[in-house]
Amino acid sequence: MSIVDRFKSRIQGIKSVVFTTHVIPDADGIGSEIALCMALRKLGIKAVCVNDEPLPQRYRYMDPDQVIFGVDEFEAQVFGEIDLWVVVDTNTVDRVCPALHQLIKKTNNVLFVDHHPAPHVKDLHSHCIDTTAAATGQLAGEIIQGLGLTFDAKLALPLYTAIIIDTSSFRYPSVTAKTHHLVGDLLATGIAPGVAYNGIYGAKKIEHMHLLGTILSTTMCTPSGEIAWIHLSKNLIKRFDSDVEDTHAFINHLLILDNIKVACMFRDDGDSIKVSFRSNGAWDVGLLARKFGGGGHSHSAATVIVKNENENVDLLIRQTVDKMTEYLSEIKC
Ligand SMILES: [Mn+2]
Repeated sequence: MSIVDRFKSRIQGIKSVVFTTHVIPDADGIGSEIALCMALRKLGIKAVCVNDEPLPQRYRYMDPDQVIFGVDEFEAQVFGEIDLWVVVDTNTVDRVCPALHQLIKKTNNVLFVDHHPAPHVKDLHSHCIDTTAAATGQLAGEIIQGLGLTFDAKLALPLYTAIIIDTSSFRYPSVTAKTHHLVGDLLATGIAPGVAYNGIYGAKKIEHMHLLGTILSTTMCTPSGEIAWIHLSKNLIKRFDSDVEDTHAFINHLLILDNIKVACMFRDDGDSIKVSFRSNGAWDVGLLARKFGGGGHSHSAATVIVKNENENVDLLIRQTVDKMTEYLSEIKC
């Protein structure tokens, strides 16, 4: 059964759907849930999105109909019976806002729409998971077309944004002709690429620029130049009055280095360090992240390293880079 047919069969006879995505939602999760939610509304299904927090100001351009609610604003009793939960851009309820777990359990009917590897999903055949999709937004767009709906600008802008963010503006090997064909259909609605691009990468405060400059000026790399990394701390983000979620794209700047194979960003969150990996396509950072207990795509992956109190973070980073060099030589052979 195709993914579109699977989606159709899962919404068959369904009257009400609530969408959600992973905690600290990114533009792929947000764009995908908005577009799918509005598509189901067009089909006469009652639909809404509920996230761990209200939609940040900078993403509001994607949601003119205000279909997204923060969990604290959502009144389940007013919405009424929920027939189906659709979880986008992740394939485990563990990554969904804990405050929603009880409601999800009560409905006992979950559909994942995702493009991440899903080793823990037992009934894969009943979900819409396509690990070859460049973004969940691409998958969501294909599903919407498969439902027989035509894109309009309101559907197209969140999907286009989702695809831009997850491909870091079409630079990863996950981008295929299929991605661009879909993007062609999205742009044909008349949306302006600049609106999506500036929505995500523009509209920054001067402090953001100063933080980026500070971080990039401390970029380190291995002698071969194949691994480069930056180190971001929560204190620094606070000092520059910036937002953690808004620092995700910092790592992409490293991918323009000559010889680069893997870019890393170490974000010190206090009791743990989030390590993000990006690859220009030569090496599979999904495999690398799994070696460190994390996961993700071949071009974009992450893990979390638990940090002890008073731990020397610079030393920890050095040790991690050494381990990476070791792992990568194994992966290469
Ligand atoms: Mn995604």
